[in-house]
Amino acid sequence: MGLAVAQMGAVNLADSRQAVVKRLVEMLREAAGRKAEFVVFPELALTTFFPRYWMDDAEAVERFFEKSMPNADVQPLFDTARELGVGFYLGYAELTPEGRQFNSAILVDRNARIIGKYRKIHLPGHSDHKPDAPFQHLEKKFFEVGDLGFGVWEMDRTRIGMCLCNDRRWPETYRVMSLQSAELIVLGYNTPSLNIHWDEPAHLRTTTHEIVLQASAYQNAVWIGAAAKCGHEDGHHMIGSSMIVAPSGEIVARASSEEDEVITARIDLGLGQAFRDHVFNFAKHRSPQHYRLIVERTGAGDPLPTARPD
Ligand code: CDT
Repeated sequence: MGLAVAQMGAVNLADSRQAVVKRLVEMLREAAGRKAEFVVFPELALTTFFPRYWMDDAEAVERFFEKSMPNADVQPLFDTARELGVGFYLGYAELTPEGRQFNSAILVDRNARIIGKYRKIHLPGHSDHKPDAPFQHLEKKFFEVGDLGFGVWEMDRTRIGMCLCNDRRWPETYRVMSLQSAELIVLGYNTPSLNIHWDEPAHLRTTTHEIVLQASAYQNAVWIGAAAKCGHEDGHHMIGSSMIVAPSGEIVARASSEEDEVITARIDLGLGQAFRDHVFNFAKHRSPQHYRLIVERTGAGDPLPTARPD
């Protein structure tokens, strides 16, 4: 399969949806020119990373949420995808007809039909105003926890799963999808290089991003395509390092800039099968009777009585 990851440089507050979609269309064309059949775009790809700004929900909805998909602004991306016969993943802020707000991603097939939707489950940040912080991270204010679970869809005989940004740090995300025989997991992210919650060294933001993608690809025998929105958005820096990771845990393609940049790889889905047949033959080696705490507990608690020696 020809896989492309289309990293985006900054989207500033002043940038219109039309200008952003034009950039996406250009990258879609570049990816198709490099024989990609599927393109991964970032999380909240159509706007700046607006959860960094304190505002009321009505203003956020008005400025930053999509009321339908595709809508007139995004239609050129769908039209180009159909013309080129390329599928894609796209993250955006979703307002439902009932007025619910989600951080969502869609899976669009090579005929430009939406065949899957994911709503972000692991929402980082906070919901209160932090006036002393250099910026906000208001995902818990602007979005509900996703209600669709971690789905896997078959597209051109490839099983594709989706998640978004902070989800990539949680092992449960990948395991739920690999238990549905996902072969490729795609995700977009906006990761500020400064963590407002503690003084995490800036370099760790990239190191932990690499670690989770490489370990998760290997432990779940899946390919991963991860697309950043990065660079300085109105002065707020976010990490790049978009990448394609093999089921071996190896990085096979990696962005070198913090600008719009398309990276591609021909991915061999058989490689995942080799790992699934051997070290990660789930049916043969997993022991879910010993994993019950994963679904019974949310936070860490005391050791189980059975864990103590007689
Ligand atoms: N967008 C997103 O989920 N970003 C988070 C930042 C967490 S710091 C509050 C991430 O995990 O990259």
